[in-house]
Amino acid sequence: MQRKGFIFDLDGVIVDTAKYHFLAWNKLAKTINISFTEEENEQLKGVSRVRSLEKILAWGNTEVSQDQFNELLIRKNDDYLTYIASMDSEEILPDVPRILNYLKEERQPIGLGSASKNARNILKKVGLFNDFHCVVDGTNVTKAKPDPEVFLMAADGLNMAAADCIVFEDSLAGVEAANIAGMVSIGIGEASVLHEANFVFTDFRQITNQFLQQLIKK
Ligand code: B16
Ligand code: MG
Repeated sequence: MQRKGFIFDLDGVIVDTAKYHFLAWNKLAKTINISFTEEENEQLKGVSRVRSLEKILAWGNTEVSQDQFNELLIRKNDDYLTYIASMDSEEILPDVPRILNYLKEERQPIGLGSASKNARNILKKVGLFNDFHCVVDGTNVTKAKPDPEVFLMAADGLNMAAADCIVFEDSLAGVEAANIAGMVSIGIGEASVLHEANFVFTDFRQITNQFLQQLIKK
């Protein structure tokens, strides 16, 4: 039987939590007098919590002490947790369940590779946690995307060689991480942003079972 490791990013691929991250960062930025646009939020996709705050402070030309920095991180996550508290399966992005079910029927290893420290919590909320054979998230990694660590750990957890893994990603940093890991990268989003991916689809509705079968047989 042919097998490939299918590794999914979480935010922007399985669920659209980017809008909740934006709300929480925006609220926080206002308290320190930094204005912050949706375009700037695009640059935070796939980026760790710490790195995101560093970027926002740089945009606002603002410096804070280490204690204040840590306190801001806690406040942002508290607000984010409030926004995601009522998330349920309704928030799974279109056709993600069909793709996961097809891969399960085909007995393919399925992994998660996310920068988020809230990934396990979110997967449980939307009822998908048990679909993943291996979950690697922000609590497991030491290096942020585009470093390939998160995807290499997921491949390891699935017992698959990196060259036999396929990554679904919505951020450029994530696509770069998959490419550096030597995996097949599939961008979910706009081709103009995700131009370095091996394939790009607007969303999972454009990905046919036949296409998945071709990936499995490669
Ligand atoms: P947390 P992904 C990333 O998740 C998000 O895209 C990014 O906006 C967020 O800052 C990061 O997780 C950290 O999230 O604050 O929950 O630890 O796209 O890698 O699944
Ligand atoms: Mg993402």
